[in-house]
Amino acid sequence: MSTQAYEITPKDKNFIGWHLAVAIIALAIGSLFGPLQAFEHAGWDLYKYLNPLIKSYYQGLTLHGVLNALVWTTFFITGFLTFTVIYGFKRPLKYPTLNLIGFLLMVVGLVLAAIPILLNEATVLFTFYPPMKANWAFYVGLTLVVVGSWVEGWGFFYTYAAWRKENPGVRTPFIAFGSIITMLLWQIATIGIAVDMLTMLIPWSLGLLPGVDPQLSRTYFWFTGHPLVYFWLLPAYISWYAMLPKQVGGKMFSDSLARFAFWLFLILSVPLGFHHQYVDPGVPPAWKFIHAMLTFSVFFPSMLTAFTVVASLEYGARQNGGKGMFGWMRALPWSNPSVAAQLLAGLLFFFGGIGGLANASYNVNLVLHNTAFVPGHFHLTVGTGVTLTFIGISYWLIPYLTGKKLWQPKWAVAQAWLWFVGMIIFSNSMHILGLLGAPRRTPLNLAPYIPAEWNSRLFQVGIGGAILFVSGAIYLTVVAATFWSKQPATEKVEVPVAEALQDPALGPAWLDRWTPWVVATLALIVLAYGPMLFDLIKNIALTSPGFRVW
Ligand code: HAS
Ligand code: CU
Repeated sequence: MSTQAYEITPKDKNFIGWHLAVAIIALAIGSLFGPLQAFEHAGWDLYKYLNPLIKSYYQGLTLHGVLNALVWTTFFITGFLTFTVIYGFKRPLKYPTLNLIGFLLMVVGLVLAAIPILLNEATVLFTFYPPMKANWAFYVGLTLVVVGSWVEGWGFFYTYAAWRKENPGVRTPFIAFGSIITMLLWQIATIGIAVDMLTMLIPWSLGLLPGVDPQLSRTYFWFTGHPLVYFWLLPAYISWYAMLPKQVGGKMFSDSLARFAFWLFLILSVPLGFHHQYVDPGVPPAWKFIHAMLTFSVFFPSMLTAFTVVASLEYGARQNGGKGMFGWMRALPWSNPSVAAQLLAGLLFFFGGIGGLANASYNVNLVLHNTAFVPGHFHLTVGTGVTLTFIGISYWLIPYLTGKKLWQPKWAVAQAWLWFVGMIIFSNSMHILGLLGAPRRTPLNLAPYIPAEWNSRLFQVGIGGAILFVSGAIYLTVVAATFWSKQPATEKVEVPVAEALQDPALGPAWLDRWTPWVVATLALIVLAYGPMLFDLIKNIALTSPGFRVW
């Protein structure tokens, strides 16, 4: 991969910056409610002071889930991928207006969805399972966010085609390659939610349908909802594979293995959504078994990632004089906040991934499902592996986009460590609470009786939440102070793109061919979902009325 520098135009920097701005504002507001939930578990119910602004724990939980899991991620990712596409291909977007339209659609959708949530008309959590019924604007708004992200993705595809025309026979540069796969995965994955919204939820919320089919809707939802987690993860993997190694003074351990892992994610991300529906009576056990097996398969590209990324890090650390079986880790540049945040994110993600294996095991899932174990799992994955990595990326990307020096890098390093420590305390206690039977999505403080052995763990949830709150506040301070600082960067920010140990042009050519992989992806989806969806659609029963349970 050519790692020569390329200058992004101020206009494009601005465009990317707007994505980050919306993302970070969403994170700021959404994260405010995280600690409130944690405090509620510990017995300190601050929600009662927020009334009538925020009516309930559930309204806060909806804001937290939608803003953090859906908005922060989608806006950060579309912004970051705009960067990796332009910088990777070393050319501007082919149709910048198309990408601008996509972004504006996302913003309009966000505003439309936010209004009913804030008015307590859409307290349905980020999974919005029917027959809970939200105001129509919530569904239309989220649909526009997804459609906007599609349009931005089409802009990337056109840019790729234009680059290909100018560079026939050249290997697709890795960061751009990973970005295109991520967006392709997203376009395929969101078909489920698009069909759900357009054929059921939107007409139903507008009163055009008498009822809804909850089983079919849940199936559509998880068709998208599972690969959604890889849409969040893959941009972090682009950074771990190809950028973090450069930041630690090393090289990409294997360009070919990285590409292979991305192809496996494309193929294996969608056809396993039933691992979220092990307890659904409408799905026969044989399908649950098939999806469980496929879930164990998608574990593989992440293990591949763990080994190759750590190998790249070790290579870099040894170049810098690192020694010993584990001692080399001390030679990593821990004082660089971008590096520290991403290393700590990776460390916790490892444990989140192992917990995923527990979730995926059918019998164990029967014990864990709908318990606090699940939020314990996803705060290590999306809440740390992904979010802390994006924070780490922003520590070089924001100075790069603004031309300002990062405000107080030492504070930024402290922020990453606080996140790490706070999340260990929080998620460890959530996992244990889950094993002890504590339910998820429940204001436990209001329960008339809870088992005594939960108490100390619930208290730790509150402590973890408090530390995370401080970490989040420091992050916002660093970002705001950098943005508004009058201090221009003393030296130009270098974009970290690592060279591969072996010239990518020598890698196998089949790793740069699209048709076989895309055909395999679609075929596996048809096999794993086709018969079940056919059955559910054939027997569709739009009989359930909508409920407002809040
Ligand atoms: Fe999951 C539920 C299974 C990964 C997110 N998951 C959820 C939910 C979310 C979520 C949000 O099978 C809840 C949804 C809801 O609200 O109901 N998950 C898995 C499995 C994996 C997995 C098998 N999940 C993720 C990722 C997520 C995510 C990634 C977000 C980004 N998950 C499940 C199941 C459920 C579930 C069930 C349903 C539970 C239920 O009953 O409701 C695997 O793909 C994980 C593979 C990961 C690894 C780790 C590799 C480690 C690496 C780190 C390298 C280290 C570095 C640092 C770079 C094998 C790559 C080095 C540092 C040095 C200092 C050297
Ligand atoms: Cu899943």
